[in-house]
Amino acid sequence: MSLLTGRLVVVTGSRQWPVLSGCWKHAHTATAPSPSKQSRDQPVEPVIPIFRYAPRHCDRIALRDRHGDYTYRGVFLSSRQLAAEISSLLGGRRNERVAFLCPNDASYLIAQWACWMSGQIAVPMCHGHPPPLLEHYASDCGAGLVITTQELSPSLDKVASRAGSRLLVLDDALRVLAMKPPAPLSRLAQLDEDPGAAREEVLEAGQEPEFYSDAAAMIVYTAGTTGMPKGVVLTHSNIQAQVMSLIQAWEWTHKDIVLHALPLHHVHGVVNVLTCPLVVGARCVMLPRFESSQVWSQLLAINMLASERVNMFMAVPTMYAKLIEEYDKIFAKNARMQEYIKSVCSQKIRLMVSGSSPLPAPVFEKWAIITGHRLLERYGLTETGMVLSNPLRGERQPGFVGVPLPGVEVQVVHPRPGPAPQVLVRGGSGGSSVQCADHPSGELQVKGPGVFRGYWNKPQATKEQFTADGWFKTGDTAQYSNGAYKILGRTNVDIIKTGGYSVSALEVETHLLGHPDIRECAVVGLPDITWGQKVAAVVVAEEGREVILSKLREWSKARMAPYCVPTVLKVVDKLPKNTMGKVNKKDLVKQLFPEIPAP
Ligand code: MLC
Ligand code: AMP
Repeated sequence: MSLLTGRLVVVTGSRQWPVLSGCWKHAHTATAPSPSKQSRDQPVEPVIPIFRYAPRHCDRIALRDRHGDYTYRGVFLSSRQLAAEISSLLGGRRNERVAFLCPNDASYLIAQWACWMSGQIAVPMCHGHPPPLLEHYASDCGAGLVITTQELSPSLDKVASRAGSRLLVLDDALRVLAMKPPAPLSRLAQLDEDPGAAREEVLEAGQEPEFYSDAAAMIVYTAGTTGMPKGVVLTHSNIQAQVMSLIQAWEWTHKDIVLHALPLHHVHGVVNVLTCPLVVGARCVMLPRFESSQVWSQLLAINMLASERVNMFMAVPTMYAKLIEEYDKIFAKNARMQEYIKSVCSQKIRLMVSGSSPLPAPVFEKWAIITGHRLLERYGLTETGMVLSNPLRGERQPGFVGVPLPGVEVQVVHPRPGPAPQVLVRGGSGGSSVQCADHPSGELQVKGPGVFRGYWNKPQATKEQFTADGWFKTGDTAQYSNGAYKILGRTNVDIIKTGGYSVSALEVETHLLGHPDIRECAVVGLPDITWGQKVAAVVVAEEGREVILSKLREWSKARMAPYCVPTVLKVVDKLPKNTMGKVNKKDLVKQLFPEIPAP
């Protein structure tokens, strides 16, 4: 049952906005912090939680989803209403974890802002995940409250009760309340002509300003090398630094309209594509899920007004590969259409970005032929936000991920015997310099205001991820050449990147060992042009039992995230092991998958 039903006042037709008063001056008079000025050694900029930018852009459209358009003011007010409900359910406490499961639409944004307004830590969950995994998130973070929508509530009842959390089911009216009022009330046309005309309404919400300077904003779960996913704690200050850095580097403005087809439980979708636009007053067009045909129709926007077209797109390489497949299927034989696509994409879209996993050169080249866009590849992690980016203007080299983003410092280090590793390269947004040319590559390490605070409740894991002098160890091998960085791969084979998601081979193995017909197993990543890597399981079956891929996948889907489910299966009599009794995964791949070319 919805706890909000009956509490919302929806005035349709001639909607009345409450006139609010208050001393919320800092939010709309504050100047956005300049990322280039932010560094650990300089005075800290005031931290402004993201929702406090909304009143600057009141009647502009913040979000378009499958239901319609939402104004900044609408999202702000609905979030504030939900924030009051959350505070009341949590007895006025702050810094509680609120896990939420929403579809990719405005309800996600409202839930997230409401968490922040009420001083809680937002823990986004993914609707494709099976109940045991959702339960892991909710109980690991000790969620005081789980929020969902009516549409998704059936899968969450048990999850919340098992995790010992209260469940709040949102009434759809809360989302509808945030929608753009009917035409006569809309001042959008006027604002589009003169954005300066936006009257900064005094909309008040949230905690006292000081609260946000140090508070945690989000916990994002990510695959670790061992065990179940770990919670990455990002503060409001981290998010601010990450967002300001991208706004500066990619020159976001209120005129931008970005197409969002990413999941909303990872930083790519949450920070880069949803939050950046909402700080500058731009618009986010959110699809319910990635579907090649839907993305193409948005990119081409046949029948759409020029002012309504998307002009930015950000995706993982798998999405570009799938878009190319769709293009080949539909347009390969139609030369006029091909010409049209290239001209629309190159003239109407100002930026297309790829990231989250390596962009294969053939995808880069083919995309350039189809759309005229040389994809801007950037590199980042959940723990750090975005770190390296090719230039907005200037040469984008395929296979390279560019240079440090504003506010980010990096170093490439080579392990050497003794306490101090060898620093090979040091870099920042001002430039990079080679410190030692003895080795071509080493581990990439990161510092900066965007770097996370730690893993939730895992001090030891947090400690291990940083050097003694505070550098975050990415686990990626990097090389600096031709004035840019290149990612050569991960130092640990047990993290697989598939479809842009990180998958822990050990986590999948732990699940598979729970299968009644599997005695032993090893999980490896196999290179694949579409998926980056595919999750492959090598298993030894129990005596007299048979393991079949289709049945194993079905069994796995009830226990793991869909992208962790193996898509390749090899059944062997025994796993080849070294003298220490361990499986050497690189050798295993060479031995069992000889068709795979050596890296
Ligand atoms: C799905 N399938 C896979 C697969 N995932 N096969 C192989 N490998 C995988 N990883 C199969 C399914 O089993 C199904 O087959 C078919 O593909 C369609 O499934 P789907 O679930 O509909 O897939 P789809 O929606 O097409 O998923 C593809 C995708 C998704 C690209 C949309 O993977 C995605 O959203 N990726 C984005 C991940 C992301 O945001 N990462 C950012 C992390 S943050 P069948 O036979 O069962 O029908 C980070 C930091 C940074 O990395 O730098 O950004
Ligand atoms: P996640 O663990 O999901 O936060 O993903 C972070 C990892 O994604 C990094 O450690 C890299 O291995 C990988 N990654 C992100 N962007 C890129 C890129 N452009 N090229 C290569 N790897 C990338």
